[in-house]
Amino acid sequence: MVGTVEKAPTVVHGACPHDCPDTCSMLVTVEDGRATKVEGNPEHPFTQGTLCGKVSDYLDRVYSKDRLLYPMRRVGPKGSGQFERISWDEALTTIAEKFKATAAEYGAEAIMPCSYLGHEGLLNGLTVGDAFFNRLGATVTERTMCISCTSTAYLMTYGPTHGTDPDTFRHSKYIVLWGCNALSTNVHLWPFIQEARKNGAKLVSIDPVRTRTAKQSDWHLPIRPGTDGALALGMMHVMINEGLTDDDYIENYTVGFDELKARVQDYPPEKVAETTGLAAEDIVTLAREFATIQPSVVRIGVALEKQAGGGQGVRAISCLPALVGSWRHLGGGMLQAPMWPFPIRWDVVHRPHFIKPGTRVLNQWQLGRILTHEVPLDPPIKMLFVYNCNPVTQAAEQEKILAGLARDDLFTVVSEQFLTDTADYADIVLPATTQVENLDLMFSWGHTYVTLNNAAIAPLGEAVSNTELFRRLAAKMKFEDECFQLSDEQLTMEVLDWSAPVMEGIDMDVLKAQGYAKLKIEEVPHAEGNFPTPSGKCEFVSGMEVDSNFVLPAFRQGYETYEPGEPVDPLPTYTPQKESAHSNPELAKRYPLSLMSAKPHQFINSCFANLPKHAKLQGGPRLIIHPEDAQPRNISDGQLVKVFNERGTFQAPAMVNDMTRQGLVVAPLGYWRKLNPAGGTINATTSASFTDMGHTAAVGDSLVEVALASAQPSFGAQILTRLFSLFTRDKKEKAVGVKTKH
Ligand SMILES: Nc1nc2c(c(=O)[nH]1)N[C@H]1C(S)=C(S)[C@@H](COP(=O)(O)OP(=O)(O)OC[C@H]3O[C@@H](n4cnc5c(=O)[nH]c(N)nc54)[C@H](O)[C@@H]3O)O[C@H]1N2
Ligand SMILES: Nc1nc2c(c(=O)[nH]1)N[C@H]1C(S)=C(S)[C@@H](COP(=O)(O)OP(=O)(O)OC[C@H]3O[C@@H](n4cnc5c(=O)[nH]c(N)nc54)[C@H](O)[C@@H]3O)O[C@H]1N2
Ligand code: SF4
Ligand SMILES: [Mo]
Repeated sequence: MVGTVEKAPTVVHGACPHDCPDTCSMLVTVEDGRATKVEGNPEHPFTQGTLCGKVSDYLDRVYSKDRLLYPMRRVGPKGSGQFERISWDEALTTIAEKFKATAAEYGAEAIMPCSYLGHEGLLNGLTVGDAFFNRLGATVTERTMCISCTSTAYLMTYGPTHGTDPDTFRHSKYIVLWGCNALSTNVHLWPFIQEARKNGAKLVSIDPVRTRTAKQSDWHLPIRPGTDGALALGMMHVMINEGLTDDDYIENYTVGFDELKARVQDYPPEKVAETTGLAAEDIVTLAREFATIQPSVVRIGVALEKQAGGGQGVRAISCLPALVGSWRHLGGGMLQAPMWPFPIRWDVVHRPHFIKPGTRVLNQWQLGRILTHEVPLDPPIKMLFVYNCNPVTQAAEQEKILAGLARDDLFTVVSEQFLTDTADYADIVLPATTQVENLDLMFSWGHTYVTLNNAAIAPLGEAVSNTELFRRLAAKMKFEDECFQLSDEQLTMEVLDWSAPVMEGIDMDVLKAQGYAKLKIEEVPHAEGNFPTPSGKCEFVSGMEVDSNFVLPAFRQGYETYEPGEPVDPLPTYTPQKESAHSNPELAKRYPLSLMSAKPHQFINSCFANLPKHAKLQGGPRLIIHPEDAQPRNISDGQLVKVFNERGTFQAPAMVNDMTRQGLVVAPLGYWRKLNPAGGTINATTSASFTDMGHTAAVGDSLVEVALASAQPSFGAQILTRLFSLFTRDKKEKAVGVKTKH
């Protein structure tokens, strides 16, 4: 802590808990037991003293009048949001009795935990309930909605390496943001990119949409979604056939070059141009520049994976830096998510030894199908326990999820900070703390610093941290195992391997003194290969055994064995979208437009969407549609449209704009269903299918049709919508950006 011995106000080291790669180091000012200010920690080398626009108002979230502060029991119909306050003891007793009765009648597998990344901490985050539910014998829930596919593909090529340290991007000369809207989703990387550009680097953005990031890049390539694998293979065709490769690097530090060389012959630039919708000359230029302007680096976003062929796309992109030897240079190579060196003790966070062999594993991306019995289950799910997530807005097939949650024979518990669309369906709601009220230790998937979050204030009302929630539940269930007795302070010592070489020089005293510490990793890790793969080299032909059902241990809940799926080609290839005119012409006749969700600039997924300031800055729900698609449908800017397919419908005002490609409609994610007066949200229409590897959500692979909604807002309201969207667009552009210190 900083200044704890001084008189009030005190300043406490914190860390942003949200699901964002930047994991900002925060300073929280406390006066008389109340947090009065949050700001970025100016000492932190990566986040450099700024918080993004979402979290700079974090105290609006903490002290919101809508915070859930007491346990509650449902008193109205499911979904009505009518609750009455009860005591913690009553809540815990009711839940424990229900656990026992469900297990006795149907078996414990009729209980399903459902959690995701509302909190990213090592204590309170993704895995906080695993020990408890594994001990209970509940269904094991696989959580792979995000980054599991990208990670599998990246690890197949390079193994679990941090790759290019984002701190070194300032040394790059050619930066490719590939499916990454960094100005919204990874904003603290931007100053490093800008510094590189000041020193002459070129910034390229490969994105179907002219996003704020694409607009500010030197070159924007508006690729057709889901075709990135073809583009990377086409680039390799040029690099290899024009002799632009680093043959010494290939010879010494890679395996499978001959096979890759043969494979890329199927991807000449002219053919790739047809697939990707880009010009052949541009594909050639991109390949030549990436190969010859060194150090070159690729930063991939997460959205690339959310396609039927997303994994193979990332595999192909991953091969580029090894082929041209970018890894030799400071600031060259590739950045996926530098989380791999964090020495997280998976045996501690999951407690897999509790899992009885043969326990059922279900993937929560298909929650709608699971709850509506579309997936035949024995036993069916009778009890759902939701924490750290909001599946009604965030998971696909929304209408099935709603139907499932409305089942009378389903008992639902939701631990939350707010009464979300999901919490409205709970039988019991439990109040959760915010980050300023609990201790946590943070890893990051966007930089290589460990960050400590101290509790700055006491919990509001009767809110409890997730760790405390599971301690209380374990006590109620009389689970006497030692892991359920550990305090938060003890957990901080357990969840990481503090003796790992990367932790050299880092201990709790260091973290308490400065709030963060950088892992001991190499700045140029792969100048001479040294990849943590089976061969120790970059694997163009992967030696990792992967099939379509394989999931990395980080994304399991500790399970060991699984039913193998389809084999995954160990050599990168291009797999087209499943929902496209090419793969399914019949479907495409009915639903000719491809739908993409964009991460909202002012929310983190669905967090903040209910707070007035954030909602106002973000602007209301909208559907961005290209003029060539709007015109034949008689749609003009500001009119209400319905977006639909066989899965469902949502409505939003149209924004007719050529920032998207023809054939592609885009809707920002995160809006709450109950706060969208027009009805539904994007996930009413998205597909619950999986990607080619890692069981990730193939949300980007969804076709829809768009038509004018039957009821239209008044002409005045349409004009207002138009003005408002123009106003917010301009305002947001100005709000962009983080100061550079260097
Ligand atoms: N402000 C804000 N920041 C966030 C989040 C948020 O909700 N709001 N969410 C956080 C989370 S959970 C995540 S996973 C990350 C995601 O971070 P990103 O991956 O950067 O975010 P997305 O908006 O999903 O996608 C990035 C860009 O990829 C493009 N794209 C979509 N499909 C394709 C494709 O097939 N090919 C190519 N080349 N581009 C494509 C989209 O147009 C978009 O501009 O952001 C994190 N940060
Ligand atoms: N259509 C479409 N759907 C998508 C995506 C997409 O691109 N398109 N992206 C996917 C991706 S990448 C992701 S990561 C997921 C995100 O899916 P989620 O993780 O479900 O999304 P969040 O909105 O972050 O929801 C987390 C909830 O956790 C709550 N919460 C926060 N902190 C705590 C806490 O300490 N305790 C408890 N009990 N609750 C807490 C928040 O209030 C919030 O309501 O969405 C996926 N869904
Ligand atoms: S959401 Fe991301 S950028 Fe914003 S404060 Fe949190 S970690 Fe930093
Ligand atoms: Mo995500």
